[in-house]
Amino acid sequence: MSDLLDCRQGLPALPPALRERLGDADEVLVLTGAGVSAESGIATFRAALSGLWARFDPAQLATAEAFREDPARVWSWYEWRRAQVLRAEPNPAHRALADWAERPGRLHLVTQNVDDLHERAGSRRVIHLHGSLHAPRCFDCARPLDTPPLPDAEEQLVAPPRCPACGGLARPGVVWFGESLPEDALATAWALAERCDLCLVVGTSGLVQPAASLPEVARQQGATIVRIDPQPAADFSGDWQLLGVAGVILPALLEQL
Ligand code: BV8
Ligand code: ZN
Repeated sequence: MSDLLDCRQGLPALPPALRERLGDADEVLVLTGAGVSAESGIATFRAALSGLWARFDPAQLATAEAFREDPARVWSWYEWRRAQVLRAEPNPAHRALADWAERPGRLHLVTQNVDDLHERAGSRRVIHLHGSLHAPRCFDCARPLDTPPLPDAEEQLVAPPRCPACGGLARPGVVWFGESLPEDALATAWALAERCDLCLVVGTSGLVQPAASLPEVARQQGATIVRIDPQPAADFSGDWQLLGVAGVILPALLEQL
């Protein structure tokens, strides 16, 4: 049974056992989700879509089928998200993780996010399990393509550009549902889960596989599992749940270490 620490009024003094585990850890795996970018104004994945995409479920739009059916709607959704990310700034959670990585011990950052806010906060070697908004490629021949200029209107249906090599449509460089994850990224993340002694799970609802299985892989080989999220997870099988926002908890955690 995991311990819940209410951090909605800020991080209290850490229980000695937790402080010790955090302090002694020398191989730390951090898994982040949309929640770590929420304080940068990026809507989480579960947040209902608005405007041109209001009547769509994100998990439906994020598929090759949806793209084949209506390439402009899906392409425009990703260009709209890319515009949001380009306008956004890393928040204290992103920066705390970048600072933590500079400390003694090894910290590995694995993210489900397709934004580049971890990198813009100074994190290096970020493992993106679900791709990136900034790496379009050809839907047919997979050739990497340049990112086009953003549509001038906020919400505008634009057709994806064409591939200069085969004339195919450009698609966003993200992993869609039903598509396999990048092999090397997944293999590296799995190996890290199998050898870390501390796994921090930050801002993810843990619903999407195989990413959601990483903390369990870590737990089964004896790692301490700490979850940071304002919403408690009923089925959490780890050690501690720090209830609150990552932008407050992570910098405060670093202070106490
Ligand atoms: C695959 C890129 C092999 C695109 C994404 C086993 C069982 C069941 C289903 C499956 C299974 N294996 C595979 C599946 C199918 C599927 C899946 O898991 N479906 C789910 C929905 C049941 N998985 C796949 O299809 C994967 N591929 O398995 O390939 C294969 C191939 C062929 C056939 C079969 C298998 C591919 C999955 C990747 C999909 N792409 N993203 C895009 O972004 O558009 S997933 C996308 O959704 C994100 O990357 C992320 O992974 C997920 C969203 O989850 P979160 O990031 O957790 O965000 P969410 O909004 O849910 O939660 C936010 C959390 O933050 C909340 O808890 C909230 O409380 C918290 N929060 C809010 N504010 C803050 C905060 N926390 C801290 N601070 C705050 N301030
Ligand atoms: Zn092509």
